[in-house]
Amino acid sequence: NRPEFDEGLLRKIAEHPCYDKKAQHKYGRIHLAVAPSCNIQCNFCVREFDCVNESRPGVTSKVLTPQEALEKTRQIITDYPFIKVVGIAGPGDPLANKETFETFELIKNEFPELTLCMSTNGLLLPEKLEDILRVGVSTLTVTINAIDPEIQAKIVDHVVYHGKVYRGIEGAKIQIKNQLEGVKAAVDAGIVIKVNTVLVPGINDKHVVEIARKLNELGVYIMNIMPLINQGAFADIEPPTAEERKAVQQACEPYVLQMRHCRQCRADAYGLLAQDMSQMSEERRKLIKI
Ligand code: CLF
Ligand code: SF4
Repeated sequence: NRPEFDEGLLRKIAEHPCYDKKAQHKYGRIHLAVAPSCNIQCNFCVREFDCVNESRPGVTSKVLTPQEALEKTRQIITDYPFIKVVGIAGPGDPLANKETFETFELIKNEFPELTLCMSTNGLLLPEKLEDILRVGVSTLTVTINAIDPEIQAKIVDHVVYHGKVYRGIEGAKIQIKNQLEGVKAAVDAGIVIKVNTVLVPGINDKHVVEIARKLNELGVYIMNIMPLINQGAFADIEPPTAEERKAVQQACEPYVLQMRHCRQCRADAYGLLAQDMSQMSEERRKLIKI
């Protein structure tokens, strides 16, 4: 049930290291860590680290101002022209930080040819969609870990929505409604959607295929099933084995294309997915420069 994309979007997909597995060795991305705040509390998240929904846990990225992010992009794009995607993926939720939009405006004005990408927990997606379109984001990731509020309530402790705290099922219902409505509206607006799902054994493992069926209905382009990294309130849950994750991916594949090459990047990663240059020495960066 995937929408048709025009030539421009097909090119962006073909040059996006996360959306096209063939692109991962050829094209890179830069993440700008401009979004420190978050409006929910996932049970697998330890807040002083990067957002686990799209990032490697246990690391803390240095938060940049929009101007610093622009300067970093200038420098890195000049050095590494194979970087085609600029993403904002934390360290918190990009939609909960106005700096996300200021940054994208700055990048779009100076580098109109780059693909703008973002990852969110989706709580604010319906109300921020207009801003997302205005700044020119064309690939968007929403983390959906359950579409059943009872299951979601086991994964997210609470959400803070329009200044009020909602716990358990009440919060889960608000988040799921906004995620699904937001994804539908974003697909209709022509954004290419990826959904990340964190696989939590004993909590959502049997339910993930139901999510995949829903994604098919909504016209989602690709799904990325990520293994739980057990920390925070979920520190005692065993992460899924590679085989368990593979089986779930296979069960979901008939409904929605599966991404299997995710590297669980840092919120300040850049370069090819397999070579996060933010962690490399200056000499090594020069050596592998393409
Ligand atoms: Fe970044 Fe995410 Fe855009 Fe990619 S990462 S905002 S879609 S440009 Fe990619 Fe990294 Fe996995 Fe994310 S490998 S964690 S899926
Ligand atoms: Fe943590 Fe990300 Fe969940 Fe926010 S959305 S609580 S930053 S994992």
